[in-house]
Amino acid sequence: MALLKHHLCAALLLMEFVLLLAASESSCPAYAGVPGIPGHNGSPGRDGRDGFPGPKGEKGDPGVGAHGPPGKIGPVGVVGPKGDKGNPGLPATGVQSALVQQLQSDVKYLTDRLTVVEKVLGFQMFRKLGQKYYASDGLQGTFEKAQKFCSDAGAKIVLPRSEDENKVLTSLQAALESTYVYVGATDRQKEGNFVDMNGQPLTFTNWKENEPNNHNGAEDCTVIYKNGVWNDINCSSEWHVVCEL
Ligand code: MMA
Ligand code: CA
Repeated sequence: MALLKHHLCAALLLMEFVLLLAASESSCPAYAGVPGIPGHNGSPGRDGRDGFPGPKGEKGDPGVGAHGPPGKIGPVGVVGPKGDKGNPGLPATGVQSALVQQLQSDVKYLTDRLTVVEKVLGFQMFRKLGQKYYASDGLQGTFEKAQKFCSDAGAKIVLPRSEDENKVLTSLQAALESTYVYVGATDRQKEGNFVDMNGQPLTFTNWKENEPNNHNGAEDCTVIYKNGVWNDINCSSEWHVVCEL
C-alpha cells in the first residue's frame, strides 16, 4: 500500500513537471494546478559533532603524606664569653685571720711530719722516740760513706742526745746484729774535743771507761758499742750506718 502511494505520488509529480514545461514553452495562459498533498517527514539527520570542551575543574585538595623520622641533633655551639670578674671578698675579721694563721701553721707542721715519715718508710728498719726516728738499711761503710748515705736520704748520721735515745739506738743496733755503729761526733778540728756535725759541743755522751783514748793517735771518729757505750775510733773502718730524722 505504501509502495503504491509512493508510485502514485511520483506519477503526479511527473505530470505536474510536464504540464509546467509545456506551459513555459507555449503561449497558452498559465494553468494553476491543484495544491499537492504535503510530503512526509524526511528520515533523521546524522549525529552532530562533539561539543566544545567544558570549563577547567576546580583545583584539588593538597595530598596528605606521612611524617618522616626526626633529623640528627645539631652540632655543639661555640663556648660563650668569659664571665665577669667576681666582687672583692669581705675583709676578714680578727677571729678569721687568727684561724687562717693557725690552719696554715697546722698544715705546715703536718706537711713537714709527713715528709719525715715518708723518708723513714724508705728504710728497711727504724725505731721511733718522740719526734725522732732512727733508721737503717743495714749498710756498713766508712764514716764518710755513712755521712753521705744519710745525707742522700734526706737525713743525718745518728747522734743520741739522751739516755733514752741511746737505748733506742742500741735496740736498733741489736736488730742489725751490729758490733759498732757510727755516731755523728768527731774531734777532727781539735784533738780531744768531740763536737757534733755542726761543730756544736755534745750535750750527751756515754763514753766507755778510759775512752776516748785516741788509740795510736788516729781516732777522730766515734762508734757506739752494742751495750750502748761509746768509743773513739779511726774514721776509715767500716761499721753499720744508722741515720736519724
Ligand atoms: C781498740 C780500739 C780502740 C779502743 C781500744 C780499747 C786496740 O784498740 O777499739 O778504739 O780504744 O780497743 O782497748
Ligand atoms: Ca778509742
